[in-house]
Amino acid sequence: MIKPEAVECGNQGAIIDLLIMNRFNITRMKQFRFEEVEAERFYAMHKDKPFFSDLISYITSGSVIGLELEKENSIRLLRILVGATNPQEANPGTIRYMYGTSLQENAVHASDSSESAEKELAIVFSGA
Ligand code: 3AN
Repeated sequence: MIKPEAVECGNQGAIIDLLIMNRFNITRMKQFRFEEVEAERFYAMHKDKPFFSDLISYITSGSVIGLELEKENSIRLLRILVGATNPQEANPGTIRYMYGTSLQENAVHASDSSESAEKELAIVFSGA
């Protein structure tokens, strides 16, 4: 998922190009704005974290782009391409190194397992 500040800054085209050049096949794509209740479901695993309410305000602050990607070992390979959660710790060449600005505004989200991908895709492509 491409996060609000990356969409706002016009970085979505460059990020999508990187996905294509790294041979991720885009099978679904949708630009939308999260309702608060959907965002809370999407980030339910973080509900007890101190940054949860900031995270919800941020992710509902503008449009995001949800992408369903297909590739062998896609979860692992996408997380390598995305880079560390904190852009300051991300490796050169990663999306967060190039387009992330802070721990919160880190340009993209990538599912951490096929179970979470399934759950997250159901929320993103639920017809909202
Ligand atoms: P990742 O997106 O790398 O899987 P998660 O799932 O640990 O990272 O965190 C989800 C999102 O919550 C992050 N992308 C980031 O925007 C935000 N986040 C994580 N840790 C912090 C923190 N310590 N302070 C503020 N925001 C955070």
